[in-house]
Amino acid sequence: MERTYIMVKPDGVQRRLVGEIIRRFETRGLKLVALKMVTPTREIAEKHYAAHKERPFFGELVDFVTSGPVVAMVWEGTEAIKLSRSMIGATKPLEALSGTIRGDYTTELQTNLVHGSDAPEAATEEIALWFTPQELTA
Ligand code: IDP
Ligand code: MG
Repeated sequence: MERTYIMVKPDGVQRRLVGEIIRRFETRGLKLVALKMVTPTREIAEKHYAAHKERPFFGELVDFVTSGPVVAMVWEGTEAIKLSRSMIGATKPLEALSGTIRGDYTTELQTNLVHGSDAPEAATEEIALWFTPQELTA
């Protein structure tokens, strides 16, 4: 069993895709462990995307992810990290296959609807960044 941090980004909330995204994870068989809606502070957004600090798009990315509410979640299941990434689809719009969330609902690189942890260490850090231990169900 593995846990991963999944986040519907501001564009996904604005486009009313929260239910559709949650439905995909539930029906695939993952278990929802924590969920909340928040407008991220710059501090949390900068920590969340710290790996991209030196990239030219970092400032814009932080502006975007703090622009409105997000839905922060923890999902649990067998190989939840890899499974979620495959359900989300590739970062580059042209590589996101139909049947994936990005491949079905966006053509944009930045406004690509959803975030998913990319490795176990990242998942552990991201879950601890967005949730207190008390907010995680057993
Ligand atoms: P991921 O979300 O698929 O893990 P990352 O490479 O970790 O992709 O990038 C984090 C986020 O930064 C992407 O989801 C996207 O919103 C944004 N992003 C990535 N590359 C670019 C870029 O070249 N220009 C603008 N935004 C980008
Ligand atoms: Mg990433």
